[in-house]
Amino acid sequence: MTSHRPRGIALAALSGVASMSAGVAVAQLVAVAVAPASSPVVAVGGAFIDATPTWLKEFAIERFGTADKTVLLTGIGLVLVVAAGIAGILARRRPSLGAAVLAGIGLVGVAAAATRPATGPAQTLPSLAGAVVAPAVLLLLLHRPRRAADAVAATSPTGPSRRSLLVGSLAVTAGAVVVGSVANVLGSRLRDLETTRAAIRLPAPAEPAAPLSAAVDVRVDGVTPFRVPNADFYRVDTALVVPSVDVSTWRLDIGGMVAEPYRIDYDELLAMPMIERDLTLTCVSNEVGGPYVGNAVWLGVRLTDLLERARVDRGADQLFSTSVDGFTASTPLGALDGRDAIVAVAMNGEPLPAEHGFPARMVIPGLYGFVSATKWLVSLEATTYADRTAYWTERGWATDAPVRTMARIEVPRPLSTVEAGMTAIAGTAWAQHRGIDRVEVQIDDQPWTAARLGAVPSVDTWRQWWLPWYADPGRHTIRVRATDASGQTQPADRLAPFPSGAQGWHEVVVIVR
Ligand SMILES: Nc1nc2c(c(=O)[nH]1)N[C@H]1C(S)=C(S)[C@@H](COP(=O)(O)O)O[C@H]1N2
Ligand SMILES: [Mo]
Repeated sequence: MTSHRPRGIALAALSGVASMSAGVAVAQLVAVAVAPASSPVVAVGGAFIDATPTWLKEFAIERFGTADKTVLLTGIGLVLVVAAGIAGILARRRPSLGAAVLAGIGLVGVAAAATRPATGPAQTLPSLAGAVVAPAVLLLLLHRPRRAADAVAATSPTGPSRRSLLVGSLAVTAGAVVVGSVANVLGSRLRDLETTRAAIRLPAPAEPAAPLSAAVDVRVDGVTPFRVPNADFYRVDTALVVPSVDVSTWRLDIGGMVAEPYRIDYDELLAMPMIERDLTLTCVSNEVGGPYVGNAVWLGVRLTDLLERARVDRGADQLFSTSVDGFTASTPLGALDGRDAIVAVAMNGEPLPAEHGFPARMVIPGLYGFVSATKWLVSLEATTYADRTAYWTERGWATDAPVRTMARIEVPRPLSTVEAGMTAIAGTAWAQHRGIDRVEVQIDDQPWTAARLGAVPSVDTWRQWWLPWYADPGRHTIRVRATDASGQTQPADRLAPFPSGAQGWHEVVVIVR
């Protein structure tokens, strides 16, 4: 036993957390100079996402939806705070041990950054800086020389007084908040694509989209608009920070099993003949009745125009596309059968929003997004399934993934209370590239009734539907099923999204008063 009182545990933990926050703040500042994705928190989060088993990822998407990334970042933050607190407590007796723990945490960031896909040695610099700064600050805090004024509160013959440790820790934390905020502001300034996007002049389409009939809209309040505004469009991807691509240096490589590989820049892409199409995108992770589906009008270059110029070998069966963030998708070359598969540069009349793949992404009607819709596209490679395996295929998802026929009830909302009397049941249905021919609704155990269908510009979009309903008081179950234009009615038996898309009839229960 030593004669002096040990410093309070809470204060010790605070000193650890303060030192950690200094390390993180400095790392964030360095990451501004290197790349947003090189921030240790983002690198660790990204590595975590890629290493997450499919069942857990499914659970996270289902449970937290688009907030899954916030949940992950908060989790990482909590783990950091706890680990740093422990480092501070350990440092109470052995400063070098506490410092070593902080350095170790920094090295986890270095390891994560070094193994990220879009990596170069520079990506590890932010984590390295943090791994040096955090332990150094801790040692400085603990070794602050005693001043005479602190003598009354002094607790340790070698360390600082309680008061100076408290003041020092709070000062360091405040400094970290300032540096972190500066890093944030600088980062978002640099990353601000809005100026660039606003300056882009989109070319006129050589083949404009068919004018939308007013009848695409069934005019029932609460139904998703036929074209979902960009700000409301669902977003699904593995990117923890939205990649910010500089169009002036962006290039698209077309290569692999081709006679003439080539590379084009953004202006060359914009100079190619553009087509404009309404296409509905769906995520394979969408549950029956789920939100991961949307329609937009896209402007872009035909994928086949890009590939024909390179002249793809007969032996190739897969188009392997790569994103700037390392995500990859595999598309069967056989799916490029004349359908309107495009490399899109614009969505609903605007250059692609950063979240949806600026400056260029793929959109192919009829296939789920994970095998067709690579955002922040940088490379198209003709290859074989034997040679290359894409991101989600490595994780057990299907390789060939046509969209399943699906109908969704949007009005009334599940478990809502509806006024008795005349009302409407309405929603959307989709079977991209086959088209929706019929939607039927069943209330409780009554016979199935055909719903009225909205107009569609092509078989590649979803279709709104509605049915007038005279609602009697009580509890009612509403069920829906769609039939595609090939005559196939969607099966009743439920399948989970993994590995090739959810199946089953959407059902909602409502209370009529
Ligand atoms: N770079 C990149 N592109 C991607 C993904 C991704 O994780 N990374 N996810 C795909 C999946 S699973 C879907 S469903 C669509 C979603 O496109 P959206 O976010 O624009 O709706 O993007 C696809 N393109
Ligand atoms: Mo997806």
